[in-house]
Amino acid sequence: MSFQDIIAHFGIADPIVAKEEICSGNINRTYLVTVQEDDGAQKQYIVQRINSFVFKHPDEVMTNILAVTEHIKKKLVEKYGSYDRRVLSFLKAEDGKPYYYTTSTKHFFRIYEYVYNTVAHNMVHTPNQFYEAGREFGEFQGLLADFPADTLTEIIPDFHNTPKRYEAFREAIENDEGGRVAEMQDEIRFLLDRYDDCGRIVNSLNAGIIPRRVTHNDTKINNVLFDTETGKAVCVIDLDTVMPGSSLYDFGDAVRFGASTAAEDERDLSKVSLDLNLFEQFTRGFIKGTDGLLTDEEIHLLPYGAYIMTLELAVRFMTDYLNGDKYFKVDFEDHNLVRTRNQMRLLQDMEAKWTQMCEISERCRLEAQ
Ligand code: GN1
Ligand code: MG
Repeated sequence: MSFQDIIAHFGIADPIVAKEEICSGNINRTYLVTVQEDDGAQKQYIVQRINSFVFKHPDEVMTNILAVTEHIKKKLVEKYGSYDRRVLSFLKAEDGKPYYYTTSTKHFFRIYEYVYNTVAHNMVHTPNQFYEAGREFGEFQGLLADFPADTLTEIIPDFHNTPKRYEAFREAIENDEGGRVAEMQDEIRFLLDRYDDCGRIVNSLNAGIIPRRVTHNDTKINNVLFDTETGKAVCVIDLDTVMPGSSLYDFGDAVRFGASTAAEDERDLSKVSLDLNLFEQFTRGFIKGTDGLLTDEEIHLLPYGAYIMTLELAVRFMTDYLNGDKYFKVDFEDHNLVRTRNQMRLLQDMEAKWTQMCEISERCRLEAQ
């Protein structure tokens, strides 16, 4: 089925004049599509094919996303008078559903309005950019603070349950589907050695020490759009995993990705470290954006958030490598291994900088009071 046919199911009859794949995500296929309207003006849309190996029930994903974006729109109007460019708007297909399912190829497509005059970054370029990202992800949580969390479907159960991720890791070792276990002994040992620390967030949530909130759960820097002129963060994207969770997940995932001095899949490990200045910028922005929402205990645990999310991703990448690369998109044979080693290196650097990380989050907590 052609893209022209797909967009027609969403009521767009205008001819496509350009189509470009955006390759920064590891799960869905994303395309920027430009159409020419009757009056000659061009309009852009983002068309995505949802990965139904990862998302078993794309309809439930979309129900969550619609509920969350409607809530955010309402809150933004209350706060600023408008939600223009601050939240994603999805198109409905002819049957009223926010997706189109192709029975022939069994693919789910969705379309959202392109957010004009914005840019996404795959790496942090300036400290202020990362402050801005922190503020935006923080505000996202704030806007959802009174969203009825129990109405959301847990799209991927135990998504950030790190001990459960270890269970899957142990199973992968046991099954050795990719036939790679024998040569991965050092990496496996490194990760198994760090199991004891990994339940801190889940245990704190279960014990009620920190609150369960509606969180984004996938806060890479490229999931924020920045205004091309002002450089301000304007919109959070990639809402597939919005679910009940912990603020520490959003904080931690953003830090492990954005405060690293190298890309997540940089092979040269000498380039990988935690930039403490970026860590501080994000911490300050996040606390500012959440605007008094975070408890002292949550702020105290922020460094753990960064540490555990890095550990979790290392475990997930290694698990996928051992399983023979079934989950994450890979561009070359050892892509998941490169990602694993990269996260391990970052983890070691966090261990070395642990005291400073704790000092920074405490300083930011006091500043915000
Ligand atoms: C995936 O789709 P993308 O690239 O934003 C993954 C995240 C990982 C990330 C690692 C649903 O996110 O959990 O942190 O790759 N998303 C899902 O780059 O598993
Ligand atoms: Mg994603």
